[in-house]
Amino acid sequence: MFSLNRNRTKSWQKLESEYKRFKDTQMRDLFAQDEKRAAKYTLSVNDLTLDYSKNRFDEGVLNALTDLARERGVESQRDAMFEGSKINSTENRAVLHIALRNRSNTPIYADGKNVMPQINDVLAKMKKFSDDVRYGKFKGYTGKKLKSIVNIGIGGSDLGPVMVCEALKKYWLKDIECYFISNIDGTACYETLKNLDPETTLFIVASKTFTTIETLTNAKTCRKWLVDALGEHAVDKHFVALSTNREKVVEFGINPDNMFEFWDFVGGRYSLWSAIGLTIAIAVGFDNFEKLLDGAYAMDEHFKTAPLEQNMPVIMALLGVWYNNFFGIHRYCVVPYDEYLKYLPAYLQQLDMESNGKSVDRDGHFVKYSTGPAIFGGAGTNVQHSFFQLLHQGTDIVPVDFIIPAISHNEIGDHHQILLSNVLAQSEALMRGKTVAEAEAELKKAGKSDEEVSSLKRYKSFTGNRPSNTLLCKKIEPFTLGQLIALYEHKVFVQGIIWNINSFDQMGVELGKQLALNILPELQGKAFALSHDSSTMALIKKIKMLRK
Ligand code: G6Q
Repeated sequence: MFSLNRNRTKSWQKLESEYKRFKDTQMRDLFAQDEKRAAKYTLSVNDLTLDYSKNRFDEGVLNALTDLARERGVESQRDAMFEGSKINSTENRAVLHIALRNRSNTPIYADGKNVMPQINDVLAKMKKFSDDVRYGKFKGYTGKKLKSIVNIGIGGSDLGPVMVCEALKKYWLKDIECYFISNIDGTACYETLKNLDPETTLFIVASKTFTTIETLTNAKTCRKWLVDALGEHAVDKHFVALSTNREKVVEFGINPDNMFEFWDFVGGRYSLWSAIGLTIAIAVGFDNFEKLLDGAYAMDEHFKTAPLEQNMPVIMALLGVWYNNFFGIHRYCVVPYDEYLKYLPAYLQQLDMESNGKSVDRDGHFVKYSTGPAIFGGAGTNVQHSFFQLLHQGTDIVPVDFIIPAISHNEIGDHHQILLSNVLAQSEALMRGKTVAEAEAELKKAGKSDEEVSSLKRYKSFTGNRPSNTLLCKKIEPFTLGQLIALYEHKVFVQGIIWNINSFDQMGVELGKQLALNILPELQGKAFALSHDSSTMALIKKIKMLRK
């Protein structure tokens, strides 16, 4: 395989010279020179529109970036994923979250076996169960309707479901509430359980491996809470499992009939489309869950078929590479202007950082270029009143994705117009900035003294030329949300290919887990080790003293 380390590709070299040519170009000049810039650099897939015109590029840069994508084999790797090849090389697995939403139902093969029949079986089981819970056919042990759905899971078994459930809250059935327990901190269980009635609570234990200590500990606590109230026989009516590991589910004490299966070819952070989406299906109904799948499928089809120059995930990925590897910008911000999307940044943080936060390439070499950026974000307008100061005037440049629905699910007074005016103002301000001369003129116009003008003009100036994408849709509906999530999945995938890393393992989370297993018995006083560094030793000692 070609390595960027050993021999920078032709288009990589071309981009290095494009960077030298282009780096000082001002976006405000590009807009002034070409009144069609926005129209030229706007793409739509169904009801999702990407305006990427407020980025620091021109046609020459874009051509070199798409050349890079071709040279790196983005198209063939994409096809390999859709064909079920084992592109997760370190774990020797296919990567088939795309099969979970393959609405055409055309066969997709993993290890020579068509995976669609098993996917369809689980979808049918999810449909039946979610309907039965929603309409009170599947009742609690004492015959009452289940009203509180508690998803117990962590990482990929939590972030997707919680994000989608929140995003689609407007679609929840009136008498059903969803809760999410992920953190091992006992507070998570305590604060959730304290208001729940065991007779009307359903626990959904979501764990691909069914060995995750946080999830199993939380599930054990919840199981005890239920059994203390209703007895052991109640478990079958109040516990279901979502997993790939039947044996462990049974060992834990959940009836295998209450298990919804998925498979190794579904990565944790890509699993909300699988049985892991059961909480979503119960909350919003299976028809809406299917619309979510339809949306993702539509984006898959676009990704598969659109030329790279008009391919939404590819364009977003390439602009990310441009900033990361040529401008040396290693951070990225996502700001949805919709209260219901408030968990999207946390979800994308895992999707992107766990996938592309790698430093060994697919050939086993340490990379000599930077890979995935640090992602952060939050819901607009709240974050405008916190970290946006740095986005506008900090010394570091942070590209931003603004996500906007034109219509809110809750059109109250002029709230949404105000929200919309804010988001548009932010991207305009980041792009345009305000020169010192403009700040000076403004201060003078406001009647400030010469002294004030001269002391304030630089503080009031903005360098501008700060990039952003705007993703616009009509409303956050299941189909649109499906498209949006799949868009980011494929963006991350394309970047992984360009950086020649495996986006589908997560070995970086292992070391901490391993060490925690050693430290636990020491904290419990069951073991004593001298093998830690002096800081860890001292902290263990101090914690033990404080807990006495
Ligand atoms: C995601 C990761 C990780 C995983 C959690 C939970 O891609 O693999 O976040 O989802 O560690 O794992 P289990 O689902 O196996 O409990």
